[in-house]
Amino acid sequence: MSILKKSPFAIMCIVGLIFMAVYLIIDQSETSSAAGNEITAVEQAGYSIEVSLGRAPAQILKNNELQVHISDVQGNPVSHATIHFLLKMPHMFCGTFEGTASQTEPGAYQGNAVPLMEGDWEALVDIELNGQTLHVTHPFKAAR
Ligand SMILES: [Cu+2]
Repeated sequence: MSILKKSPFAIMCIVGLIFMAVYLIIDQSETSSAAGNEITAVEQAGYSIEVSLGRAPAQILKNNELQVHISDVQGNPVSHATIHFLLKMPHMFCGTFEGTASQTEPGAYQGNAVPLMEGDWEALVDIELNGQTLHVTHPFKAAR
């Protein structure tokens, strides 16, 4: 400890290193706790479905483009689906947001999604297609 007493510079270096270590630990725990997907891709009833939002994380209180892509087993785009979605925060009773996605090109659908609070959200997407309804859950994060 005699070195530390003689050298305030050494103490400052050590304090600086501790701050840096704490900062790195906090930074890592934030990225590793991310439950949000950029794209959720599922295979269901012979269709491949991809759901994403225009931004990751999504921006709260703004329009985020909810995008749904549907193709069949041969990779051909699947048109004429009717798509409704609900945004909710799991385990919370705060507001939800409902919307529809309409077709912009063959197999591609788009709608406006507005998350209300920062945190973990789920987009529950219902896809009506040829007399059946497929359900896809897209977990995502919302931030300011
Ligand atoms: Cu909430």
